[in-house]
Amino acid sequence: MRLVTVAGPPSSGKTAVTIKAIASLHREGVRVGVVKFDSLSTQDQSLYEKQGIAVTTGLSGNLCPDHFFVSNASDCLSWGKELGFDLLVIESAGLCNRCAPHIQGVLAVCVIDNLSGVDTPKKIGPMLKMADVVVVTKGDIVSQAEREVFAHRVRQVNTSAVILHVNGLTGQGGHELGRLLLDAPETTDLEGKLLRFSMPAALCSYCLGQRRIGSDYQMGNVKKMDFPKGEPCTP
Ligand SMILES: Nc1nc2c(ncn2[C@@H]2O[C@H](COP(=O)(O)OP(=O)(O)OP(=O)(O)O)[C@@H](O)[C@H]2O)c(=O)[nH]1
Ligand SMILES: [Zn+2]
Ligand SMILES: [Zn+2]
Repeated sequence: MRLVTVAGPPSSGKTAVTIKAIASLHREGVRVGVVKFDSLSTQDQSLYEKQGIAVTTGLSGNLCPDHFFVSNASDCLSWGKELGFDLLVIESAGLCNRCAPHIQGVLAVCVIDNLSGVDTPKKIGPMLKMADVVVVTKGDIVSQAEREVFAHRVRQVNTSAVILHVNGLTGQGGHELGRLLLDAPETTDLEGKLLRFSMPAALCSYCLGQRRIGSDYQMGNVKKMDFPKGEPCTP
C-alpha cells in the first residue's frame, strides 16, 4: 500500500484538494482510504463520505493531534492494509506550527492557501519545510502577481518540493495531485521508521491539566522569556 501524509494549516484546503485528487484516482479504479486527525471535532468525515471515500477519524481530545497521530501511525497502516486500499491518505489537523506528521520514506504533502499571508510559509515550519509536495490553494481569489509572490515565499522555505497549484472548488490541478500521490513509495511497515522532524518537548504542569497561573504552579519543562530592559515611561 502507498502512504501519504497531508498536513497544512486549518482550512487551507487539505480536504478539498484530497477529495479532488481521489476523485481522479477513483476514475482509474484506484482504491483509496483516508484517516483524518483532529483534536476536538471535524466535519471532514462526512465531507469524504459524501464523495464515497472510505474514511475514519481520530480525535485526540486533550493531546496534541500530531503526537496522537504518531502514536497511532502503525495502526492506521494496519487498518488500510486490512481494507485493501492501494493508497492511504492521512490528513493531519495542522494546528501546531512546531509539529509535522511527515515520516522519512513516506510521501509528505503540505497544503497552504494563497490568502494566508506572505509570512505564513516561514511561520508554519516543518509541515512545509519537510514536504515533498506543496499544494497551493485558493489561487482563484488572488491576482497572478500575488500567486507568484506567494509561490516565491514557499520556495524560499522549501527549495526542493514540487509546488502544485490546485483549486479545491473546481478541481483544477486535482488530477496532477492524484498522479503524485500514486507515485508515493510502497509502505508495508512503519515500525522503526523516523519522523522527519522531532515534535516539541513538553511535559509541564499545563500538559497535565494545571490551570492556575504563577511560578508555584509551573513544574517540569518550563521555558521563560527574556524581556528587553528599558527606561520606565516618564509621566
Ligand atoms: N475559493 C476557494 N476556496 C477553497 C479552495 N480550496 C478550499 N476552499 C474552501 O476552503 C474551505 C476550507 O477547506 P477544507 O478543504 O475544509 O480545508 P482543510 O484544510 O481540510 O480544513 P481542516 O481540516 O478543518 O483544517 C472550504 O470552504 C473550501 O470549500 C480553493 O482553491 N478556492
Ligand atoms: Zn480537512
Ligand atoms: Zn504540537
